[in-house]
Amino acid sequence: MYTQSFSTADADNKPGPQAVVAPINAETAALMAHFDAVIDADGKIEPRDWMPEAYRKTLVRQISQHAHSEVVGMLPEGNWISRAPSLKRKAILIAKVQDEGGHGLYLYSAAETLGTSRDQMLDGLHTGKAKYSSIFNYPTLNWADMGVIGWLVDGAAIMNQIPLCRCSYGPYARAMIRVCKEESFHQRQGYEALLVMMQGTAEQKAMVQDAVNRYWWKCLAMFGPPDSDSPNSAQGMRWGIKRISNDDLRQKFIDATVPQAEVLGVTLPDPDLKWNEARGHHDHGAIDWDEFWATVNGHGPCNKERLATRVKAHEQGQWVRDAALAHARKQQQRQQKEAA
Ligand code: FAQ
Repeated sequence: MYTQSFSTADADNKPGPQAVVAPINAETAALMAHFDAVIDADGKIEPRDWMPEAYRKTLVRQISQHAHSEVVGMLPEGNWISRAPSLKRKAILIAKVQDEGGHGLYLYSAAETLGTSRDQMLDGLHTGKAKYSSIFNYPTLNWADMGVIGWLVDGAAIMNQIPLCRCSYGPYARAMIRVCKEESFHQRQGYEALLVMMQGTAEQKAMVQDAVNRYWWKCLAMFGPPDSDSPNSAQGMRWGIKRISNDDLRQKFIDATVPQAEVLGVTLPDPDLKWNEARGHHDHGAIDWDEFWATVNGHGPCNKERLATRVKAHEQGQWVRDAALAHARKQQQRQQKEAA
């Protein structure tokens, strides 16, 4: 349903903010000029390359937030593994949740290439200092929520992530290629689960509509604040980290989703949602940004529960990390002995 073809040409050929504040000496100026030239030529920056500190910091922020989102995103769906309605749905859901864990691992690894450590990133998450996607702070109340998370949450995630496959930082871009392929399967399985429910009883259809009603607006907010209120966008676009703006991605998601909702037979809960012939896009109603910011800042319906569950899982996994380290040490000692 979503493919690389969603990644359109970059919005900007306009001059943006310059890549660094003030080069301090000739050597730094030369390094900076080289960095700018690579960015301007749409090349890739690799871990061994010099990069401005602000570029490094921006990437660590975004990639670690992304990794945290994948890992916290396992929790609402994990709650439904034991309640899946059939063996087939259970197997699919287990595979999906496992994939999200894998995405977190690729992304933590990509962030580590920038000089931050896994422990530092996890500490930020577990102490509530780091952000993760707002969407995972809402409850999953019925089985249709699993389908809607696949269809809409993964759908929004793919829309946002396909352009990241062309991000200027090599390890992030390469990780995103595999992530997007897996997210595409996630989106399809969610849509298929909903198609089946929509052919079922009136109660099943009502469950799907209820889940769509609760998740639609939250999914639109996943793309981040409006461009006019997005402090990181201009610099992110200049550096080729972000390729398409928050509002443009949100619009693409809405335009792609409306016909899918029609096929499914559900109503998207926005009375102002209608095709605008002149714009060639759908107009939509106002998003509740106060509610979004409250959720981002820790006051959503499930923030405390999600964080507590994540911290508990981390603590309960300590013995696994200890065992893996002990095994690695043993192997290293054995290899040293054999080499001696
Ligand atoms: N939630 O200036 P901008 C998934 C924050 S993965 C929470 O526009 P930026 C897979 C933002 O961090 C979903 N916070 O920022 C899955 C910034 O705060 P800061 C995650 C948000 O970075 C599916 C501030 O607002 N995907 O779903 C949100 O240029 C199903 C100002 O915003 C990614 O992370 C939000 N929704 O653009 C798993 C993709 N939006 O750091 C399980 C990579 C904004 O200055 C089940 N990330 N904020 O304190 C991105 O593309 C970007 O970081 C954006 C935000 C677009 C999210």
